[in-house]
Amino acid sequence: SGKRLRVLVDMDGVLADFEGGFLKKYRAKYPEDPFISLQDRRGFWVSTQYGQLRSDLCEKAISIWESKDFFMELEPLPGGLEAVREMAQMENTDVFICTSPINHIQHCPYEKYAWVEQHLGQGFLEQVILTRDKTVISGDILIDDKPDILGVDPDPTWEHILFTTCHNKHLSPPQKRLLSWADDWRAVLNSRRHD
Ligand code: UMP
Repeated sequence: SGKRLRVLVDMDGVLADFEGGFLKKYRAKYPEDPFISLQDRRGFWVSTQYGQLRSDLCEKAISIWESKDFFMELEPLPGGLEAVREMAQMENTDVFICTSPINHIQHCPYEKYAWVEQHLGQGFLEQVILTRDKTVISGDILIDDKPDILGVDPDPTWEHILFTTCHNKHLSPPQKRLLSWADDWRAVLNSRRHD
């Protein structure tokens, strides 16, 4: 088929280490408070699990990712930048970074663009999509660590590939998985090229 493949790649938990960055800054800011090790993380929402641990910890958790430099200083996850660079060079392939900013708008949207510019170059800013609703974005594949990606479109065009991270590794999801960027993501792309 002559059609190009459009791949949407999530940022937090897929390209950028949101969970590791959160835990490091939370422990530094609140050294006397309990925390949840990455091994014990369950559920997509960090704030929900911290709120269950102790009710005041929900807003303390939120204060971490609402802070200046939180998103900018996230470490790249192993192999992610290399993978999207390779996708961008592949024939008949378009890659977009598709990410949901938090609603506290002071820092996050800017820092997401700045992170992409720093790690992938200014040219890659053309590939960034910020949206709170990924179901309205059309694509062939969405690589994302969130198990339930819902929005106004009940039948999105993309196939969701669940990217494995600490909070979703114990689930038995309906989706295909990528275990990491060392997993065979090229085969996942190729599986959508011909059908
Ligand atoms: N986020 C929260 N609360 C949490 C965990 C994450 O608001 O408990 C934020 C971080 C990201 C966004 O900005 O939600 C998730 O975006 P996607 O990974 O779905 O693109």
